[in-house]
Amino acid sequence: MKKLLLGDEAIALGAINAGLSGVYAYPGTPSTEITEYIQNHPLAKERGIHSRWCTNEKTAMEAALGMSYAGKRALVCMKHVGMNVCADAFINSAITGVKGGLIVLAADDPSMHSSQNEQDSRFYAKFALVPCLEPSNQQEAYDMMAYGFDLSEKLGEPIVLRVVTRLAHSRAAVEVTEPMAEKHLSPSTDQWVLLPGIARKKYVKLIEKQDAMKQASAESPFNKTEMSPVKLGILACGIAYNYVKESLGTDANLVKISQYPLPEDKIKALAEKCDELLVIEDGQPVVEELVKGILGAGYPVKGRLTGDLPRTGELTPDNVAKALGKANGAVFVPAKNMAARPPQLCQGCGHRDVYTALNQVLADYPDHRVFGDIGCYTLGALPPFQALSSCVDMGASITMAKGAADAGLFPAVAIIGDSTFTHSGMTGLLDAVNDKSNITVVISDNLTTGMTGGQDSAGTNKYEAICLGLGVELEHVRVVVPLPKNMPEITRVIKEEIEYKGVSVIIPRRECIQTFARHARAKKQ
Ligand SMILES: Cc1ncc(C[n+]2csc(CCOP(=O)(O)OP(=O)(O)O)c2C)c(N)n1
Repeated sequence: MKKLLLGDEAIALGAINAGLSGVYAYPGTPSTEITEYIQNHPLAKERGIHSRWCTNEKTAMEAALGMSYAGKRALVCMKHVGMNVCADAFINSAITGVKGGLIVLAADDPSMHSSQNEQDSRFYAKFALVPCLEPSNQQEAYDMMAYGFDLSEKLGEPIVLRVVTRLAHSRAAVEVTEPMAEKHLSPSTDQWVLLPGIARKKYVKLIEKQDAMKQASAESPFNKTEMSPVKLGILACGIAYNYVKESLGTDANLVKISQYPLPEDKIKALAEKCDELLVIEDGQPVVEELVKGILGAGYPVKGRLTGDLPRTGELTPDNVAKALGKANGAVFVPAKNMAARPPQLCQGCGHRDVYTALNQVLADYPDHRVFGDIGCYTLGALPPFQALSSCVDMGASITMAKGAADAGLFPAVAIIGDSTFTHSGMTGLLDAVNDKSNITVVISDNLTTGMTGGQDSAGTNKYEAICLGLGVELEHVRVVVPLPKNMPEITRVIKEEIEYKGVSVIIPRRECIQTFARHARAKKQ
């Protein structure tokens, strides 16, 4: 049976039909739809497949590892920067090894459509010394789930599955297979205890598995060679394969790469028949650098590092065609005189009232800085508010405000969303409490994870208790309702807490107007 599926949906359905027992994830574009699809799928509901959102990517990775330890198949999903958050658990899972199949799905975002950087998750697979799968289309994304779980169980290692935004968020017809049964509970009898004496032995085992991983890549159905008489050889990685085929049709002389470690023999064989190689890969020049090592300094290898493809940003049919020496066909040029429309907070959003109040109070403190965080409220950096001085990574608002306060800056204000606070703000707040730092923290609570489409927020109804538990004093945990009519009260509370020489937390709380409207519609039906 064929189904029209987003790349993300193909991954989700591929996982369910491959006998998945649990998906563990924290939302992040372009990966969010995978978990949402599993949450809503009838078979996943019937089987009771775990699909509730996790507090962050690290808790997700660890829970999935626990499910794998128990012998069942688990999937972890995140956007690329989530790999930084779960890196400790992920890298170490390669040392412990896995029992039930474990796939770590990293959705990369070249061109930073909705991200703070464009790091390439293939580096993480290489860093952890585990295989990486990189589908070139939605069908492969689907097929790679059953294949990946099998490979993971065979090698006893986690497998990284790397997709990019264009694949995650575009649709194609996918041939769907019958669902397999879940694995039975069969906990590992091995000790996954990374004490140095045990870890050293396990690390040697991981190194010993590298040949089997290379062999798997050499035999992979997803890596293949296509030959033609031309002298330019192409290495087409993941989605790049489509752009190459669009430009060259059957005239390509290439190795399609969709499984790592690199299929070295295929690459060497291609290089022998050609005068030079062009590496076409979305993201960073991972393969380009590796291939230079494989072929030696004398062999000409072109790609992003040589300027044949742009050094930054995603691949497009146009920039690939150009690198292949083909005339640029239909090039998309935005219409002239189009007004720029930067993103804005929704009209009626509570974050607006928070910034209106903050700006009003902080006007009296010329040396103030507001350290921001990631979420809808980051838009407070743009006009009309222009309230933020920083936004670096999830949770950094509180800790940066603390560091600046330690340096003597006053007032040092942090603004963080409810989901971001539980994701990685809580630990920083504890540091601030322990150091009695002079900071004012605003947890702008809209009762949801708004930025990524309104997923449940892990700490809803628990924020005051968390702050008190972390040691913030009762009289300095203040709750307000961000509405224009409450402006005198909100500004008074902000002023009082800025003047308090210690840690204070203000929680403006009002439901996101998008989820509010959605809930109201659902009630009517
Ligand atoms: C490490 C990491 N994981 C996930 C994301 C995607 N992301 C950006 S902001 C955000 C949460 C926003 O929710 P919240 O803090 O409640 O603020 P809101 O958008 O609701 O205002 C998420 C999941 C990210 N940027 N970085």
